[in-house]
Amino acid sequence: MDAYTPAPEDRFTFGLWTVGWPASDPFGSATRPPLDPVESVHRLAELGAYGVTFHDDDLLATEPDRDIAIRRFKDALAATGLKVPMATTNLFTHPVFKDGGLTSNDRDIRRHALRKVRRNIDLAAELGASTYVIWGGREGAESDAAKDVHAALSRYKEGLDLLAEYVVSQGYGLRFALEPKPNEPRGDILLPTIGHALAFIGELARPELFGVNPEVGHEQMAGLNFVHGVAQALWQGKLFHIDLNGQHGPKYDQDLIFGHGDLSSAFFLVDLLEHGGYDGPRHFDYKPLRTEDTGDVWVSAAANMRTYLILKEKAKAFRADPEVTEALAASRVPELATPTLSPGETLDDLAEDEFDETAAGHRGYHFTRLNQLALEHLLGTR
Ligand code: GLT
Ligand code: MN
Ligand code: MN
Repeated sequence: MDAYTPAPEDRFTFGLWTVGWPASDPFGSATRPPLDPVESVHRLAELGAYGVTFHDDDLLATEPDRDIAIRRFKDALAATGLKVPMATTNLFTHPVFKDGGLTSNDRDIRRHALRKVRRNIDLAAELGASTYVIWGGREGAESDAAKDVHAALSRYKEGLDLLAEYVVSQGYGLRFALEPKPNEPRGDILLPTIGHALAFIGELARPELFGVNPEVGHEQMAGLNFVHGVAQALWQGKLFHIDLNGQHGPKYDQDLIFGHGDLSSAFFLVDLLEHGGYDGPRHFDYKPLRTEDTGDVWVSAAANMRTYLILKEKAKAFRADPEVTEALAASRVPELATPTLSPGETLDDLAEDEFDETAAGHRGYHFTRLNQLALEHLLGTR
């Protein structure tokens, strides 16, 4: 036990599919035996997690009978006190979803997908979840001829509007979080970035019930700044949930342990989550490396939480450092919070002669010093 030992108050959660991933990939078969979800629940509770999340199909990893699987899962939750703050539906593994679920060209498959989601929404509500994630991994295409994107977005909206209506009619306290991803498994996935998802939400019948569940690696795969994307979601009141993991720039979706990819971005992300008004669970959506054995799986689960807590402490120290406060002021960072016009002023009040353009153009912002201070906090030299 040390300062970085997680406790349920830290609200760390894990997908059953993360620790339970048997590590099969497109080039090789599983390197680990299937994990019983009941064991995952117990292990995660022992490690200090707050909760678990799941796809309908995750519960069936080692027990094919749905009713028995659900009962065993509920018993494990009761025995450990672990919560289920979020649930989701698997609309990507079964061959029937190879062209998507809610946006498949095949109308019968879209109807089947809606049925599958509705059934798991009932279970999610029963287990007390407050967020329902929708990751449309198969909602996309490999060729532009194959998908009428205008129609696909209309069908996506139709499906989500129906599901939102269902949640309201049942009196479930659930909200939906759309998870963007640019590609993989499809060549191109609909709603590829946080920005696309936020814009799409504005077109839904009940936009207030929809937010985003951004994942670190998914934005970084597209070369985007994850911290900026999350900041915009927060600014729009739409950060309903978050998937934490690691990624090394634009390549396949690595799903590394949190902090094991772009560490500097992870530092600023924790700083934002801790000081930017996010109060949801800190959810890890990672894959234990394929090289690892079952024992290593639990080492990796613990590493996610420990890394987060270390970065949380570093971010706090960064914010409390008087030299950082001084450097932020010298860089004029706090000045950006001041409205550009004073109360009562209009554009007509912007007199040309009171501003020295040349002098302002020569003035430095001293961002280098500020960033070095952040780096030194991260590296532990301050
Ligand atoms: C899948 C995907 C994740 C999503 C999950 C939710 S499943 O593993 O890679 O990013 O969050 O459906
Ligand atoms: Mn991912
Ligand atoms: Mn995810």
